[in-house]
This record gives sequence, structure tokens and C-alpha cells, in this order.
Amino acid sequence: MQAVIFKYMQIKKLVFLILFLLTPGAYLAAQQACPVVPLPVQAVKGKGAFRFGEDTRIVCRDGRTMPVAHYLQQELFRRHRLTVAMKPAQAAQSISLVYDGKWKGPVGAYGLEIRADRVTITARDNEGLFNGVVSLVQLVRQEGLSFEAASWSLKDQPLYQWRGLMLDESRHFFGKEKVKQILDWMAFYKLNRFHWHLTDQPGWRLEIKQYPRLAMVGGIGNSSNENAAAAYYTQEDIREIVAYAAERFIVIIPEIDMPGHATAANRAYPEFSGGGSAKFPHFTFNPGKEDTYQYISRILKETDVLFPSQMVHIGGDEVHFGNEQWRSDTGVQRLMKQAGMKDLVAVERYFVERVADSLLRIQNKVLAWDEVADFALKPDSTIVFWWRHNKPEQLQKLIDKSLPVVLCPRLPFYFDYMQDSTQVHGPNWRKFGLNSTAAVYRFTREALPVKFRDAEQVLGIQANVWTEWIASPQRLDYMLFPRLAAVSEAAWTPAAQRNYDGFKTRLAAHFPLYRADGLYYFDLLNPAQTGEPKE
Ligand code: TNX
Repeated sequence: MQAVIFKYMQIKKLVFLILFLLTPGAYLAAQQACPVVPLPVQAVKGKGAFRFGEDTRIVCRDGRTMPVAHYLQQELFRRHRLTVAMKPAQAAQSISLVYDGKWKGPVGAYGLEIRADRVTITARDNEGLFNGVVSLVQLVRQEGLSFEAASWSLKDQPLYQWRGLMLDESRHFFGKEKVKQILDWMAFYKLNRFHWHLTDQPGWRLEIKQYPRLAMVGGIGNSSNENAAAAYYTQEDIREIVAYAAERFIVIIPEIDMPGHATAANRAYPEFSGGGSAKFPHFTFNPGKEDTYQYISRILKETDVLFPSQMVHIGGDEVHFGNEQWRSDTGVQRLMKQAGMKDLVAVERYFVERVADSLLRIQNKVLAWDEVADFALKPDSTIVFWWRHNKPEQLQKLIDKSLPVVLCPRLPFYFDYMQDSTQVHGPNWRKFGLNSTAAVYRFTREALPVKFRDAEQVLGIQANVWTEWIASPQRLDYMLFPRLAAVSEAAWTPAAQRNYDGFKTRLAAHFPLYRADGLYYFDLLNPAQTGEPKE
């Protein structure tokens, strides 16, 4: 009799299990419960957990996976003081990094299988393995005196290839250590493009050996104090940061803003200034002088040597703010007459197309803000950043011209804008509304008022943190966290699978990690908990 009951129970269990697995709700429940940010596309919970012990080894049968294994070693040590060595062959209690050609998904796709006796990460390439490692790192928890990762089986891939963050270090300079910390957190959230706004009105932040005054004189001042001591990155610093980013599969794209936003450069080399306007003096480079093009092309060639991304962002934004003096500049006037240019936009166009050409000649892609949508740029060597959320027609033009685009509309992706009604400091961006974590999280390109033709044309999304009103590292943290986590999930997880409440729960577990890393942040679950830093 007992045996019959036992058998009956077993069958009942099995039936329940099958029913559970079949219902979409259960499938979703398993997904929501996976505590990884950004939320993996497919996640199934297993039984038990993998425990890290003295014998745990990372197995790299293919030596090419070693850089990724090394990153995992570093993270386990940094976070938990775990020392996990590598081993060339399969061993008990191992974490294996394995290339698997079966992965047909996009670059960055991976599988992660955590079982009590072993962990296996599979991917087509190191970028995928790295993403698997990051998910594993997020799943490690302390249990009593030991560390473990709960059993999960993930099959994951990114929605977008471009998952970016832009940091403006012209308005305020934050320095190498802060940048590295941001790169660490970008990696933690699988963000993979760091757009570095290094030049603008208040300061030039990049050492250029052929024009040393750019950093030494142009580097003086910031948005809070025009006499602040020169602050800039030496070429040695740049190499160090580029290498640090590369270990985290983050590509760095430098921005040298032109022909506008060039005020700091013009302080250093006034002979190339194209003047400005009453409100923005010396705002532009001079497009009417031949020497300007040689100067800029030398700067770009040195920049190219420093950054292996083979991409330079040349800005191209807001030129009309300060190009009034082009009307009275003899060089510009001569150029206009010679080439039969009707207006200043034609001059701007000539400048941008000519600089774009010189970048193409050194095999660099040309990246620029959406003002360049009307110019003649080539789809295979250009990426345009759509930022003016109130000008969808600019985006439509880019789509119609088949130019690859990165979406970074001011709403919701400008992280200098306030995130919550409790916030009072900073510019009066309120007229645009708030960029709440929820708004960032819910972003989807399908909601934009344009017609996309080819999904591939949208490379991805990016958050931009402009720093006119962000002077301290605390305020920078406050503006970045936790919105950085939200943009990461919007860039990785398809909208249909996102769930803001679930996200908040997973996010709350990261707040202690922020604190442990000395980060300040906006506590959206309890805004009064962490007040707004004034500057
Ligand atoms: C517009 S976005 C700018 C920046 C400012 C930012 C402030 C863009 C291409 N230009 O120069 O810092 O607004 O939100």
C-alpha cells in the first residue's frame, strides 16, 4: 500500500512539474527571480549551489580564454578575497571557459551553467565569455563563512551591440581613478562603449604632444572656476585607461568637439580661432583658414594613435551658438565666395565633411551628433548620435540615409537632468521633465515617432552625463546610480521581458555593493535616505 501511495505521489509531483514548466507564468517567474542585472534573456533555476572552496579552479583548455579567466580571478579576489587559480585541464569543482561555435546569436551572447559540482561558461568568443563571467560574479553570495553561486542555467544575448555611456570631463574633471571606477561598474552592467567627451568650452583634457599648450593652457579651468589648475590626461594615463577598459571589453571613443565648443583649444592656440558670438566668445575653430585643417588633422592623428577603437567623435553640435563672427572673418568670407556657399550652415558642412575625410584617410569612423544629418557622410564609416528628442525629424533623416545611429535622446538619456522631484539643484531642465530611473528603464525604440526600416541600423543606446552642474564625485555618482543599471537593462533585455518592479528588487541588492565601493547613489526606494549633493 505504501509503495502505491509513494508511486502516486511521484506521478503527481511529475505532473505538477510538467504543468509548471509548461505555463508561461512559471517560466516568467523563474526569469524574474534571476537576480542578474541586466536581466538575462533566458534563465532557469536549478537545484543547490556551487560553493567556492580551496579546490576551486578556473579551467582554460584554450589559452586564448585566459584574459577572461584573469578578470574573473581579479573580481573574485577584489570582492570576496577568494583566490581561485587556473588549471589547464578539467578538474572537480571547476569553472570552465569554453568556446562553442554553436552560438549563432549576436556578439556577446553566452551560456552559463551553474551546478553544484561545476560551472560552465560557453560562448563563441571572449566577449561572450566575459559577459558570462560578469553574470557569474553577480550571482556570487556569501553564505555563512563561504561563498556560493546558486544553480542557474542562462542562455543570454544582448539586444544592442552599442551599450554606451558618455562622460563629459571638460566641464569638470574627475580623473583616472574615478574613470576606472565607472568602467568597473559599466562592466558589471555589461555596458561596452565609453564615449569620452574630452574637449569643450571650459577645458581641454587630452595631452597632444605636437600642441602642448592644448592641455597646459586649454586644461586650465572648469565650469565652476575658470582659474582652476590645469587638469588633463597625459598620454600615459590614456594608455592605462584604454588598457583597463579593454580588459573589460569596453571600447573607448574619444570626442574632440568641433567646429563649435572649441573655446578651450582657442585659448591655447588663438591663431586657429574662428571667433564666436557675444554670449559664446571664441566658440569655434576657423573653417576659413587652410592651417586650421592641418592643425586639426595632426590632433586627430595623435588621437588615433592613442585610441585603438578606430573611431573619433567630432561633435558637430550647436555650431550656431557661436559662429556669428564667421560673417565678418575674411578667411571664411573668401571661402564662401570661392565655393559659392550661401549660408553659414554650408560652411559648417564644408568643415565637417573635410574633417570626416581626413579621418577616413586614417581608417577611422566618423562619429558625430545629429546636427550632421544633412551633410554628405557615408553609411559604412559614420555613426550619428541622435540627442534632440524634440527633433524626431533628424532621426528620420538618418534612417532615410541609412546612417547607423546610436539613440541618446535627452529624454530620458541625459543624466545631468534631474531624476526625481526631490532633486532641486542644477540647471533648470525641469522644462523638459524628469529623467527618472523608470523612464530610462522603459525606453524602447518602438515608441519613437519615426519609421525604422532596418532594425540593424540602430546600433544601440547611450546615456550622456554632461557635467556643467556636476562638480563633485558624489554628485556624479548620484546622477549615475542607479540610472546606469536602468540603461544597461534597456540596452540588453528586450522590452517585452522587462519589468520595472522586478528590476527594483534586483537593484536593491546592489545598493550595499555601491556602498562597499564608496559610491554615493540616489536611493529610489527611499529618496530621503541619500540626499542630493549640491555640487
Ligand atoms: C547639449 S548634447 C549639449 C552639451 C550640453 C548639454 C547639457 C550636445 C551635443 N550638446 O554641450 O552639455 O546639452 O545637457
